[in-house]
Amino acid sequence: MSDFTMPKREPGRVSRRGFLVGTGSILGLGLMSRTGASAAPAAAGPIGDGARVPALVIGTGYGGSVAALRLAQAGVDVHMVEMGMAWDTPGSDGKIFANTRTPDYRSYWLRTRTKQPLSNFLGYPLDKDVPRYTGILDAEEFPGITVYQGRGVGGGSLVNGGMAVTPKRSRFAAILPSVNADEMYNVYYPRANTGLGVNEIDRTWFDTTACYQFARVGRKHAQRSGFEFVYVPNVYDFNYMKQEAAGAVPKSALEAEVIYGNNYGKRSLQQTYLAQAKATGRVSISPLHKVTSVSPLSGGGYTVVIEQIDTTGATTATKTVTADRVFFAAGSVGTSKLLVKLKATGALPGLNGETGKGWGENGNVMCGRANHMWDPTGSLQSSMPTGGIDNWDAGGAFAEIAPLPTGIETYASFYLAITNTPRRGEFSWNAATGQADLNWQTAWKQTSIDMAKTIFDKINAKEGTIYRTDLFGTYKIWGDHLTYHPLGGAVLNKATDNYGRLPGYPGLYVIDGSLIPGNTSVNPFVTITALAERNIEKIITTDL
Ligand code: FAE
Repeated sequence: MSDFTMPKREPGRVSRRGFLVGTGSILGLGLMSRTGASAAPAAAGPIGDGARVPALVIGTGYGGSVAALRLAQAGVDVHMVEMGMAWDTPGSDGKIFANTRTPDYRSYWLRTRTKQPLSNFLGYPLDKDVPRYTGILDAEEFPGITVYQGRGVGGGSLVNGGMAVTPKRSRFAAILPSVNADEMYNVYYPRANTGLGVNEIDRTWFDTTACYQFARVGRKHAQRSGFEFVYVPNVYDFNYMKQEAAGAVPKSALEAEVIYGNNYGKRSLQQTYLAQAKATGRVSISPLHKVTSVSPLSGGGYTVVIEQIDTTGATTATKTVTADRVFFAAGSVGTSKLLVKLKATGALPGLNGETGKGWGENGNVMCGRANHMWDPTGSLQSSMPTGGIDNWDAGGAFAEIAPLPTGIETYASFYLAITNTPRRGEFSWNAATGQADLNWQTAWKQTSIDMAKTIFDKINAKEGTIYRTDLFGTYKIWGDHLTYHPLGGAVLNKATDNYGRLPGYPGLYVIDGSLIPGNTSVNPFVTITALAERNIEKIITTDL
């Protein structure tokens, strides 16, 4: 057994428990997330036109939050610009976030119809009309692929499944070849796991609780076919989940909350890095503000153009501010789109020829299996996955055993596979449309499907079961048209130097998932966080 356990923490650093107590978390976590409150002083209002800031961070996901916290701790005032909402105010139902089973105006970024990753069930399409609003999940459509991303203060941490996976060390050289693995596994992965509040499930509880029956069925089927089942850590507070199961606290994971936000229990960045960053008193955030341009200022620093938007997406103000340093943390797609535009339109013409290249979707492919009636997966399913099937070395696939929290017995096993596909796409600027294009083809997913089949064909043969064909359309087995894990586009040591500095532009940095060349072999946010910790430490000691 070689589970994806958390690497040991760095000696002398604050423990996870100490850290969470310090940020007001532990059991109060769920209630905190309701109000969005923390012990931190209130952040100043949105950035003003003409402002000058020492450090401006574009985006409030993993990379941006690490940068903001560490810069602030080093004494630098930071302003974070986030195109999504703050997600700190309840709607008319008293909840900040909508439920996965009942998407509403809060669920999608500027769409009039939902685009649910599982689009169909038993032959029925699930999508429905919703009012256009700056909702939490962006289903951004490119030819051949829909890229799902979180929008709001906390970025992807708001919507993701919380799976906090440190890749096996033997695979690290293929993930980030120019990075010292010893440093990552001794220092930065432990630091990231601590900062994120990663915890592991109590395995005795896993073995007995109704809400992980689906995962136990997945484990049984994997092991009967000779595959390795691995437990996966998570940032969802498993003690809170136990109390949900006991009926002692308001439910989130056990009430099907996940891709449109969790009202309780999940340690999103709002509860961890961002709470700590705000508590320094040096970090302020402008939600509903979108960076559209960054260009050098004669005499040093950068001019940053920002559009303020309302909840319909309409621009209500355009602001021009000045920053000594700018950190691109808009996520793989956001940063790649900005950089190819700035290079092509003459704002940052000196960006190198690697800009926009090396983009991948972490080989994501989804599928479901139909089980026999004697293998029910349970009507109560925790929305937080905590196990997977590892066939990476033999077949190029790691499959997360995912929930289908419909509230009824479906006899279905559902999986998100991460595969070792060699395919990479590229962003480029389209002057005619004024948009960044991504050259991706759905057919490129065939290698991923083949790798996923190394697991599921074998399990189906052993169990005498079949693939579900009703989840992604009619008679469609594979969810091969989407990804949750965009990576690359400004690859480390290619588009940037080995610490994310943009060559030729002192004071410009990339610090998010766009640095990682397309694949992490597991779910990516722990690696994004650890790499950001490594890079910001170097930047603070050498550049400031
Ligand atoms: P990210 O978190 O996307 O943050 C970028 C931020 O920048 C966003 O808040 C944007 O709104 C903002 N932004 C973009 N453009 C601009 C602009 N021009 N101006 C201002 N702001 C801007 O980036 N990963 C895991 O490891 N485990 C999981 O269980 C998992 N589950 C997932 C489930 C779903 C449904 C989704 C969508 C993703 C999941 N992921 C998971 C992926 C993970 O959330 C993602 O890799 C990270 O959030 C990426 O982190 P970044 O810091 O790169």
